[in-house]
Amino acid sequence: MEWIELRSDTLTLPTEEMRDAMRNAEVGDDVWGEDPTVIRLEELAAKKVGKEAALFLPSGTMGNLVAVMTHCSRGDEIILEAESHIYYYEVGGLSAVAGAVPRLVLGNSGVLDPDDVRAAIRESNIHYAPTTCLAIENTHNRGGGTVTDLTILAALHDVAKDRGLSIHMDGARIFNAAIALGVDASQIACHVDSVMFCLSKGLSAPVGSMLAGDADFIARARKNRKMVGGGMRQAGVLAAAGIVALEKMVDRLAEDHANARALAEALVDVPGIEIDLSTVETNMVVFDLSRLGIGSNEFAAELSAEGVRVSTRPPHGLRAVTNRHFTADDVERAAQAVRTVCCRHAAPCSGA
Ligand code: TLP
Repeated sequence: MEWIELRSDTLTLPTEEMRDAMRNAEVGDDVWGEDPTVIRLEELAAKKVGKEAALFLPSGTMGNLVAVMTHCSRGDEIILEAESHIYYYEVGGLSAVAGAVPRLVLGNSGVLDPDDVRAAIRESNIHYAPTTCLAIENTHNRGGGTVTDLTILAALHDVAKDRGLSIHMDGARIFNAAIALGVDASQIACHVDSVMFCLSKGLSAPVGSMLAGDADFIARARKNRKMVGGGMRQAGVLAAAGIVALEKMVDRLAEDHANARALAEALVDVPGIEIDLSTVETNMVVFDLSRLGIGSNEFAAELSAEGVRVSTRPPHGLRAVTNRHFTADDVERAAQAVRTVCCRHAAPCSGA
């Protein structure tokens, strides 16, 4: 059976051009600062988001961890959205490794309200962990790929700077946010001190993420990356694919957004599932099965038997992430598979 793969955009495979670039990459020892391809990728990445410097890391998780380690001293409090990836999906590294104390603020589908952030920043007091950092996620994964727009970003920036906080952005999918807003990624990143973004999601590189910021921050982050074992040697083989990702794969993300929208619209009236169309801003469709009386894992297994793979958000959520292997021609097949499974569990039902 030919699978329709919607579990994540992390499942995208490298392009032929990436494989050629990897094969032919000029390399050296990057811990010695001698890999020309890594240097080229780091310069390109910094330019793409309008920062002085950038650092190549094996994963987004390490990029966020190194950012927290570099912004915060042990025992500092960091404000995060309550469902943020750093808090929810990164194995507690922000506390276990970086020693930071998370202060959670619930956003609106992942988008933080600047007034709520202001209220969460602690006054200086003998009893309190000092609040020193704000983390923003754009696009927001658990929010459903939602975008924090430039007005809110500017307000979050002002709130944080007013109180002397540094700001980090988990911009794993910053280019999806940029396309949705119709702006350059640098217009998003200018509101934060550091930004992490991934090459290995919709951009299809096999491995790798970037952390960008000012030159002093990146120099300190480089040392922290080494501490957590992220100093790679002839990493130019990987960086070569990253360069192709940044040069060739950004603009096509718009197709993933159009396909996510089409999929959401095809599913919105299916009996038993709920989709908030207003959250479908980029390449994700999150839907809820509460009314169907079936759990996420069971539904995903049945859907997989129909040839469509999605990721689960137990107990009742599912997530479909469009990516370059999912074309406009696949939308109806995927929607029909979801209808088939729904109709097995919802009565009365038509259209299966
Ligand atoms: N997200 C993955 C899973 O971890 C959930 C996915 O399939 O979406 N920030 C954000 C916003 C992310 O979505 C992810 C990966 C990361 C950071 C971590 O990146 P990696 O997987 O490279 O460590």
